[in-house]
Amino acid sequence: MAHSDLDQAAKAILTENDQGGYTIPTKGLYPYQWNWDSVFVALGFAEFDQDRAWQEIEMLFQGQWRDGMVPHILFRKDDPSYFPGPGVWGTDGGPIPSSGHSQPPVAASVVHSLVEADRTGKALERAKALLPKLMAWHRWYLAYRDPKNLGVIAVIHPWESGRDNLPDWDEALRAVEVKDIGPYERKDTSHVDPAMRPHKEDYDRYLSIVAACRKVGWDPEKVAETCPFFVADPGVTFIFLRANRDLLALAEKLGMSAEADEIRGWIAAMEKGSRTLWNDEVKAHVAFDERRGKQTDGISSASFLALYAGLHDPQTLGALQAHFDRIAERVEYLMPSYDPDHRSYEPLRYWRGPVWAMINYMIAKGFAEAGDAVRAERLRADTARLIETGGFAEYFSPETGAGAGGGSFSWTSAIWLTWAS
Ligand code: 9YW
Repeated sequence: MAHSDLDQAAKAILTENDQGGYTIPTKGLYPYQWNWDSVFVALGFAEFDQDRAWQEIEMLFQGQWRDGMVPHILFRKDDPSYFPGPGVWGTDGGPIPSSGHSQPPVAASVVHSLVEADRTGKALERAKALLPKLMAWHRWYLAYRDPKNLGVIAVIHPWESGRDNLPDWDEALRAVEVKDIGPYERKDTSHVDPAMRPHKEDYDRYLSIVAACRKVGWDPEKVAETCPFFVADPGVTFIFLRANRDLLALAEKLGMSAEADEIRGWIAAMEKGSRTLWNDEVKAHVAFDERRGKQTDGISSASFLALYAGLHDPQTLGALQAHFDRIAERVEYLMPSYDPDHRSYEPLRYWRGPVWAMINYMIAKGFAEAGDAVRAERLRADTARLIETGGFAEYFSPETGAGAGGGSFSWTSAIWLTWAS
């Protein structure tokens, strides 16, 4: 397909997945509003309708909980094609039925991008209205996902990381006792090939974590204390650190000096804290299981997000460039979600190997900002080739380029429009 045809196809997918102000990731498989999907989608809309881009984020924040949390899914209407729906979550923290935990906080960064690219003259006003909500969400992350002030952000569920069946969660997940779940019927495996989805043993534990948090009423303090899963995630940590830098830029632009000072403190603490995720044996940042005090030993695509987080020191940059080149020798398309030299790598199983367009977008931004335009461009070109051959798929095989998972996917379309094309 010619580039202009792909542009049209990408816009058509966003328009078709639009539910009237918010966008679902794809029909069938994911029929609700997902947090970070929506935020990336805003970047796509911004290419042809900036007002609609803002609306996407504003509608996401309509679901913000009283404690500041912005949920990972907003169940604006009941749809039996998805499991687990609102009844399983049993939450009542916000104005819209929702899941009980969050997702990677990319919103402040995208709001900043929308302000920078504004053609409407209304961006600063809209950013100003969102700023207190973003502050409340970021304070929530620090209070309840870093209660010990380590300077790193933990996830209480693999779903909160946005990278569900990542090998980094395997050991911590295996330690979760399967209980309080009863019989259930998955829906994901009837929409897409089960060989590409998480295993039943994983799902039992995903639901057991939900049951444990439901038991404490999703009270964030109790969740942080008692949740059987609590793992510091380099993905959420680096996305959050980056989001804080962008939030600071917004606060400065809006003349909000008290907020700016507060954010500077967060950034300093996280720059320091991020070092606890550095694994000197594998020479990259990895996950850290806070319950068992144990680091993981694999490099994931999130390890490369250190640059996106602004950690450009020579040790980090050099190590990531070396890993990049090694992995480029092993697979045809970058960046696999897990190291192809690791025993847990699986090229088509979701977050255990496949390439995801929006992760490539963030990694490339980091390389470009660290002064490495060549590797940044390699990621863009690979993402474009993947979409040209595999379509607007949910994710892609790093080996064959085949599109996999759900089709007509919103964030893949958005990333095409904003960056890869
Ligand atoms: C789930 C919607 C979501 C993404 C996640 C991805 C998957 C499934 O799909 O999660 O049930 O939450 O892992 O990152 O937001 O596209």
